[in-house]
Amino acid sequence: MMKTLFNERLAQLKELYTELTLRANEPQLPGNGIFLRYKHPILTAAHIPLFWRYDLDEEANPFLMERFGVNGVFNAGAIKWNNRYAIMVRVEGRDRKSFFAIADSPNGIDNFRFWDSPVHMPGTDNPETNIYDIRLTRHEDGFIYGLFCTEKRDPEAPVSDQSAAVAQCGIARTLDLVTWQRLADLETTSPQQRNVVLHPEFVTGKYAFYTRPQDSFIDAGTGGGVGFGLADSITHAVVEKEIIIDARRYHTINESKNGLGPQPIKTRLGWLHLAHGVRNTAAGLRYTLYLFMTDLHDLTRVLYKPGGYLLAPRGEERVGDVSNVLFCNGWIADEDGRVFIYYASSDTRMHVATTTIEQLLDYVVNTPEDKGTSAGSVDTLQHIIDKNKAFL
Ligand code: M1P
Repeated sequence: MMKTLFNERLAQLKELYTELTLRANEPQLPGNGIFLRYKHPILTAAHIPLFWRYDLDEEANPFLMERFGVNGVFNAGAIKWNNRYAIMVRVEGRDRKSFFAIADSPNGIDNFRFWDSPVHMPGTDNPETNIYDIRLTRHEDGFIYGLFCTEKRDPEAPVSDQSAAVAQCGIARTLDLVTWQRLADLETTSPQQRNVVLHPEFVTGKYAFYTRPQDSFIDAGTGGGVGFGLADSITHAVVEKEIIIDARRYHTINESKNGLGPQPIKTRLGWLHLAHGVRNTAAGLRYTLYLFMTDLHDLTRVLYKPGGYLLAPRGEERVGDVSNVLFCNGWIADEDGRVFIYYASSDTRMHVATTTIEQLLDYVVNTPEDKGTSAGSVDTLQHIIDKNKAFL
């Protein structure tokens, strides 16, 4: 083959791509006893296959230019699929539009590879501009559901405002993760919705939804926190009444807003929930992840809620398109009790943290609650110190 600029660049790109996608990941020891972080992100824009980004026809593309640029891959739903760990990631192009694509791995921590094509998500009669942040639920009705945010320009906004948007919850289902049937968007009484999650079991014969009512696109406003509601049908789901089960609270990690993350995990003690909490700072919003548990029978009853965050942005996770953000909408509870938490940092890249059901139960049951004041925090700490004196 004649040595051309095209061939030379292609060889370099292939080498780098192979190195990246075969790179082994390592846990960062000793961790905090609750979970382990890993050295490398598991998926980045650089993992997008070369045959998506480049026109590989030398005649048409002699400089081997990128023809389809990807800005970031983040906020992935997750599911165990054919004995592999699959994440359905939000791919954001340079044009700011997001879409879904699936990547999977044999061990859940490295060697993630994108499937050949992105997901072709059907639209509705009232098409959206953008879709993102899918939550995957294997429902007891036999389908896998994907609930995601659909976004369109606010039809009430004046021409001078080209950023006002309306967010709602899109619903689709599949049996193979490839072909999706789009159902009607969720209807609630709230002006907007984001971070909606489908509960995996029927509740009194109905479909159960975790919601996040919000007054406007960014501000939750009177939307008080993580909500819960029931719908008779899934093909045209209507939630008439939302009960707030995890409210926002002054001077906590979720005082500005919060939202449920992935589908809850059923355990012997209750349903484990991972959520994001948002607080405001002089440097902008800060998103961290927290855990709580609800009752096995009364899904609106919070049994345990440790104070503060479980995971917060650290090191390179702090920097990205929207800095100081951790977001999670996918985790996998394996048959052997291991849990893979797939979280995104700063709206840019994907990571994994590993733990077990037993560790999460210990954490959720035994971590002190937020007592709401500085004095309360000191009381909590002094109690630990006093107890430890016997062991020093
Ligand atoms: O930019 C941080 C996150 O902001 C939104 O989260 P929330 O719904 O809580 O406001 C979402 O757009 C999410 O995708 C994004 O990661």
